[in-house]
Amino acid sequence: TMSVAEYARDCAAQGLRGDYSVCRADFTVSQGYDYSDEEQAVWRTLCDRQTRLTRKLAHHSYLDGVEKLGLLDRIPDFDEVSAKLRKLTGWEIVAVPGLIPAAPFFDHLADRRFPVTNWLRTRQELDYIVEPDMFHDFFGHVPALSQPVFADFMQMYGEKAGDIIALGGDEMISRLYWYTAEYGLMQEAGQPLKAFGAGLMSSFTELQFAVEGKDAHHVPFDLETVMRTGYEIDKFQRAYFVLPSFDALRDAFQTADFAAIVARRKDQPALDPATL
Ligand code: HBI
Ligand code: FE
Repeated sequence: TMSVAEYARDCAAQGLRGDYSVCRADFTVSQGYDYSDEEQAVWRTLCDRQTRLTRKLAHHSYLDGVEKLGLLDRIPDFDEVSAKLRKLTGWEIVAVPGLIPAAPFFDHLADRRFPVTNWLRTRQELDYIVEPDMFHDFFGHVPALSQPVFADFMQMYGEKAGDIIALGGDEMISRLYWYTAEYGLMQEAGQPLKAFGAGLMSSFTELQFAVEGKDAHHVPFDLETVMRTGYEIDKFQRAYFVLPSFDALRDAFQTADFAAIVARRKDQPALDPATL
């Protein structure tokens, strides 16, 4: 796997925004809490307008997490949030300069650490940014980590991802993450369908489309189907998988025979999400 120095050169060559030259061996950096007034204002704008949507469209377990972590009035101090999260589920968050390679990313998850980018998009990028920034990583992913069952799923995912990749299942394991942790929907007793994935939670336009759009395609969650379904990162999803509960996700993951699934499916073409 790649060293930090090699990765830092690649990222600089690709024009990624983070400063990888100061990474530790596990790709973490210190958060360096020295945000400008403009960055604090962008954070509040992002949180205010997105919270108007999440109050209506997010699963209650996400909103519970927001409530418990109390994270919306200023850019979060990662150490303070980690202290709260540790008490709730034993997770903590660590600062990274942006995307990191898959292997150290999974190692962090396996150790109940979630990597959060330490920089924020600008006011010109409120609606869309290609690279994950602090708003996506934090507002999107962190609240659900306060839920014990989801927290356990993410740890297991980190533990098993390496084995699945070793079997040749790297695309299949990425699809599972994409359609659950990023774009998953979930049922809630006595309520209309809700969102829980972080890609939805941090998107001003796709959150509403995914949950309420008349053209949004909702498909019941099935682990093997998810692992076979292709995705595109720069368009609205053409299918959203609906989970009955976090328990269903964890149980499916825990009982799956990944060696058999990968052997059966890895050489087949990806399913087209539009035709599920
Ligand atoms: N790095 N910072 C960061 N955030 C991610 O979500 C991320 C990553 N590196 C690898 C990675 N995701 C993918 O391998 C996912 O499929 C898990
Ligand atoms: Fe993400």
